Amino acid sequence: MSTTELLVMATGLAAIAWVNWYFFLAGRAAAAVRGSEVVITVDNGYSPATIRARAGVPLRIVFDRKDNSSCSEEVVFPDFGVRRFLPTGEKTTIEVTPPKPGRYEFMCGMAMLRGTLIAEE
Ligand SMILES: [Cu+2]
Repeated sequence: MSTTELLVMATGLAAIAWVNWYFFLAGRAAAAVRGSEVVITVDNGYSPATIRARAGVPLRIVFDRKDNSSCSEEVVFPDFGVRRFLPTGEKTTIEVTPPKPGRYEFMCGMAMLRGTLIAEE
């Protein structure tokens, strides 16, 4: 293997290591802010559809609705007794506090679009 090939390989490996490190740190940063606020884009589905939170800590969920589908116009959190209309082109904030660790489903008014709030210790 020539010196050039070695250099190219070393550079490639360094780039891969950097990307992994970057996303590892980014993941940790996301974990650090959890428990305060999360933005969910509503566009014929929820993105992200799975969100994580801390049990016992109030979480602000900001629904940013983009689509005009009647399916998306309402979001329901049955465990929290929340049913909220989401105007298209607007951000609607819902605050919930998961009482204990577990999975809390949320969905559209007809239970077709679905998402999960996972509360951790
Ligand atoms: Cu629906």
